[in-house]
Amino acid sequence: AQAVHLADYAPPPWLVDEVHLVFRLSPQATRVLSRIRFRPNPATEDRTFRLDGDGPRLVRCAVDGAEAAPEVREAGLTLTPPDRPFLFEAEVEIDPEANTALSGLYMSNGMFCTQCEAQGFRRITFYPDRPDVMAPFTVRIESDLPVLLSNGNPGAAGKGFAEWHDPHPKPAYLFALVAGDLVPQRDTFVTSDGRAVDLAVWTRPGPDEGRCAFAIKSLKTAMRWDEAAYDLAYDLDVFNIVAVDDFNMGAMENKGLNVFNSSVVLASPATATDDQFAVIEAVVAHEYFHNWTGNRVTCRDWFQLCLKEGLTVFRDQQFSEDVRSAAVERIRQALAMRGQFREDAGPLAHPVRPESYVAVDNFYTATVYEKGAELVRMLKSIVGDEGYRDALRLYFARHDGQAVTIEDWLQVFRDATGTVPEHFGRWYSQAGTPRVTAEEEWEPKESGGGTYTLRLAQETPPTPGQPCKAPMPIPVRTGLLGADGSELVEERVLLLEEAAGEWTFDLPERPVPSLLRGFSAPVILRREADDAERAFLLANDPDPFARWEAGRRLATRLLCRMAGGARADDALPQALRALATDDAPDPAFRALCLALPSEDDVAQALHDDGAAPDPDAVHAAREALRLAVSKAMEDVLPGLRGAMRVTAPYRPDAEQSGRRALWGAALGYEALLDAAPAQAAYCEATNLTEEIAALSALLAAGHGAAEAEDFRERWSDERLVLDRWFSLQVRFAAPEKAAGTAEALARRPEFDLRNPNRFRAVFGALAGNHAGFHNASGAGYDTMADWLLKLDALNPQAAARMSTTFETWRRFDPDRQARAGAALDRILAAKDLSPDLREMAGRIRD
Ligand code: HT7
Ligand code: ZN
Repeated sequence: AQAVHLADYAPPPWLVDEVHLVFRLSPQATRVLSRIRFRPNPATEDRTFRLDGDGPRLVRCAVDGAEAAPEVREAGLTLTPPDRPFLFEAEVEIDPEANTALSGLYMSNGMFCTQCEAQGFRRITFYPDRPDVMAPFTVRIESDLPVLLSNGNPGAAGKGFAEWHDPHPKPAYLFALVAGDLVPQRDTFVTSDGRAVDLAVWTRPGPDEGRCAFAIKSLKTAMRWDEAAYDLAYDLDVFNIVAVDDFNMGAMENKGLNVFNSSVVLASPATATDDQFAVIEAVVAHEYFHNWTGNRVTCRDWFQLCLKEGLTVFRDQQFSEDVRSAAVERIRQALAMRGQFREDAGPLAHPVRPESYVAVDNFYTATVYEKGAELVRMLKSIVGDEGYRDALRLYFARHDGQAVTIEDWLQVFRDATGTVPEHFGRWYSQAGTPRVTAEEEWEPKESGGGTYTLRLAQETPPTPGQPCKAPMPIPVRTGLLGADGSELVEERVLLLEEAAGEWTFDLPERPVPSLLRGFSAPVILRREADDAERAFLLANDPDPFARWEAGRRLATRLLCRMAGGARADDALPQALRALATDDAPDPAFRALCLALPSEDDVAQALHDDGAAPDPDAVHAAREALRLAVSKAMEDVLPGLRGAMRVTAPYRPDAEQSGRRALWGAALGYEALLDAAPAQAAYCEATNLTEEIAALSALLAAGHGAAEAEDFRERWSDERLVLDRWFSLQVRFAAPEKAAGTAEALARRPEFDLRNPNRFRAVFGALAGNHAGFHNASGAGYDTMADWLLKLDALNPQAAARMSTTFETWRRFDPDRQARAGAALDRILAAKDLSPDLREMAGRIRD
């Protein structure tokens, strides 16, 4: 497979005015009849006529009603077109049942379902499958199945058929079709301008029917929020969501017909945890927000993916901050960004707007999504709230119905505000996480107080293909604290525009700086600070993110020392004890502070310090610190647990879930000293959050075998809950047993290689068991490679995505590197390897 380059972009020679599709559905031989009105693109002289096609068998084809004989090759169809607008007609046959890649038209539990982003439409029929070709679609579905859905508004329907018309021009990647035995949960939303929209979430008949209420409620909240926050209203008569069990990602924003992985739409207190409810709320909102940021204004080409994904993630973050706790949400977002830092630090580092790809599906990454969102946040912080509002208003006014670029996006900010630094664009083109070093100087004055100088300097390490980086504008939100914790000056955003900058302040006393408040830029801050200062900030910083971050650094530094043989000291356990028993902060915030950095975080910190982390030593250090924290809090844990126990009827809101999170954290620490409370909690649990918290507490403390077996038996008919059982088995397996446990689970009859959720439950958990995956025996690497190869034969996209589990392999000692390298070589040498997995394994191995 050939790489595609941003620099080679050329406009489409032919534009599409209208698409008419007929689907005659049949599991093994679906016929797709297309009528497409093409016209020459006045913006280009090129008149080459080539349609993408990946698999459809051409039955017949006509141009302006006359039979045509195009040339059909593996990647598409070409013919000599007339030099004027014309009607292209084709009939093709496809086999949805054989489609295990879950891209194009496929079957899941007897239901027909499509996934067209990024390039799935070409697996359905021949078409210019690129996002800058937009057209209105009319679709007729012929089938005996009771429910036949597509994009847009419903048209005529009768026995064995249904028609749909989507008046909004859209690229083919937003096309969708679903057909099956489905039942709706319905509701209505009235837009701010008084139009009634019929809402429905469709599931298979049975228990899933009763698990849609939260998704519908979230959808209505999101629709109202988008009207209030962005003045954006919905634009069709219906909005449908369908829950599908077999799906490669979370969900898909197809116009008027969102398709969701069941795991991010179906929920009841008994079958979903608080965290899952929060994810459902965010994903429903995210997909809905795409209706404007992605669908009405789309991307010119796939290099501009961050244009829709970064902006839409930012919008869903704003939504979650508004409907939940802003501080807690920001910490969660920062945690997600640590995953992006890992990507930026390894062989898969790439710019937010990449410059080339082989398989575009490999670029749905944390960099495009999470860092892309951080760039929007920084722009907002640079131009201010009003500037941002004006810029977004101009963006929609200027580009509605268009397919645009990052240049267009930045131009809107310049035109609306005039204040965006010219070199902000580097954030989109340069990979890597900038390191910002802070140095201070304090010059006392005889009259009292003194002058405080803060010097910031930035440097971005080399990444694959980009050895040198230029400075980028970095907003550093800064507070200066007095010894009593008060703010000595009003908080400011210091904009570090060049390689270095300096700021001075006249102050009554030498301050403790609180830098990068609210995680104001996606950078790694480097500053010499001792544990006492970190403990001070953990106890006193008024900014919740900076406070949490201080605790995090305190814990990470301690764990690094412990991995090198030091003993746990008492500073962190005592600081956590003080925080746990301080009733002032939100319980959710306290729960986040009580969670120690992961083993992967510690390994990354050691690597940043120039050391090769020893996964066993890191594991032992973290276990020892957990025990030390438990002992330091032994006398307060039962009281904390009791105080946080929720007895009111279950609600998945921020308040109750925060309390349950702190309850679970206390239970987890307590279980290390005494298993009885967690055993009792497991038996008494009234919802899945409590049940999983208790079971996890037991398994993490080396108990819980009987409870785990009980859990499996009770939930054997619930696919999504059983995924949790698969995952817990591997996550909490002893390091030397993790690979064997994953292997044994993958051989059980309930394991289904065609279901990406189940694969992720087992092998995502294997990667998450840090000391297990990186076990010195190499069994973790070998098992992962074996199963990636098995998966690749069915579902290349999913296999390529899971191969990122290898991305940190260069961090470790030569023996481990040799074993991981051999596993990667084995993947690369496999016969019939997909281009998707070849690209990923190759980039990781290089
Ligand atoms: N825009 C959607 C991305 C997506 C996707 C991409 C590749 C392969 C399968 C996929 N399913 C969904 C989801 C989103 O970001 O909103
Ligand atoms: Zn998205």
